[in-house]
Amino acid sequence: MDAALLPKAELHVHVEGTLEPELVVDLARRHGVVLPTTDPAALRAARRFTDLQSFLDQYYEAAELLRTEQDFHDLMAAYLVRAERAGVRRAEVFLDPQHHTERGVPLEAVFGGLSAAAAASPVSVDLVPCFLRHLGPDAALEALRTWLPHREHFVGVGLDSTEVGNPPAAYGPAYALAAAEGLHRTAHVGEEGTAADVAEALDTLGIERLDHGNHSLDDAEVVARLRDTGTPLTVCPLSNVALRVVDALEQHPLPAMLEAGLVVTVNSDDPAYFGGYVDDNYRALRDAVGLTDGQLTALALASFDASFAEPAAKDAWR
Ligand code: ES4
Ligand code: ZN
Repeated sequence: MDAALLPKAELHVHVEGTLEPELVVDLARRHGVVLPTTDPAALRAARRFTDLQSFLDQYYEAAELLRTEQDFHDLMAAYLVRAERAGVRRAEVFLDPQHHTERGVPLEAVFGGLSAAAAASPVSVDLVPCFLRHLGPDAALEALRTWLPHREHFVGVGLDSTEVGNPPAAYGPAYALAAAEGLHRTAHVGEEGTAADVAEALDTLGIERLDHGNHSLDDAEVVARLRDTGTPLTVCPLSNVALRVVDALEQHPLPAMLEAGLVVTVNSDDPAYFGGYVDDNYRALRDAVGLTDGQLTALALASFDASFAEPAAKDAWR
């Protein structure tokens, strides 16, 4: 058995980041949008990045092809077929509702399409809408208020998009409302941002998990806080290479994170853009970083522990 295919939870995947070039072509045809090329291979080859922002620009542009409930359904259905093949039993899936509602797509179409596909899959799925940093903290609080009438469709909130220049503390009020509503809380911090940003997020957001968190390692005090609180990091190795957060897989800090006693999980982030799904990330850690099958097995088990699911459900997945 390939340890990369062991039962696992995927805790850091953006549904818009699972939009494969083949579906881009299909959606463009559906909506009468003219693309520079309709060759999926050419579209795939153009998915090359120099940093987070260069990726986000392409990601938001492609996501504008998502317009109807059917589109969101088809996106999630395709991801879940691939995730099931990767051994995913549980997926906590990020989405960027603000990017869709600001284009006039109703929340009913976004949540309805994603939830319908999730309900039809053998994978256990919950949705985690994220606040878009580039739209600012007031928009985040307002967005959460518009999401709450759709509360049955999601279990938590996240924070994503452009990290540099958008520090976490300003999102405290949105996170406080999320906590008051009984929602789980996670945030992208320390991907391009610093260990000080991670400390600020821990101080002000009440987060239960940390997405990426790579730069935590730059400050021993921040590492100690994460270790002592058992705050899981959702790490995304192929993403980190594609966005140049790390120079090469061989230099990925995941072994150092384990060495420091941190709780770590392995995830794909935006698999249609970064060259692999979650099983590919596990494989990359084995082949390029030298993790043993025993270490991969421990990481897969840790992913269930770090999940927002109820403890009884976790036992059934392992
Ligand atoms: C993202 Cl890799 C990453 N970082 C921040 N925001 C994002 N949204 C989608 N992928
Ligand atoms: Zn992410």
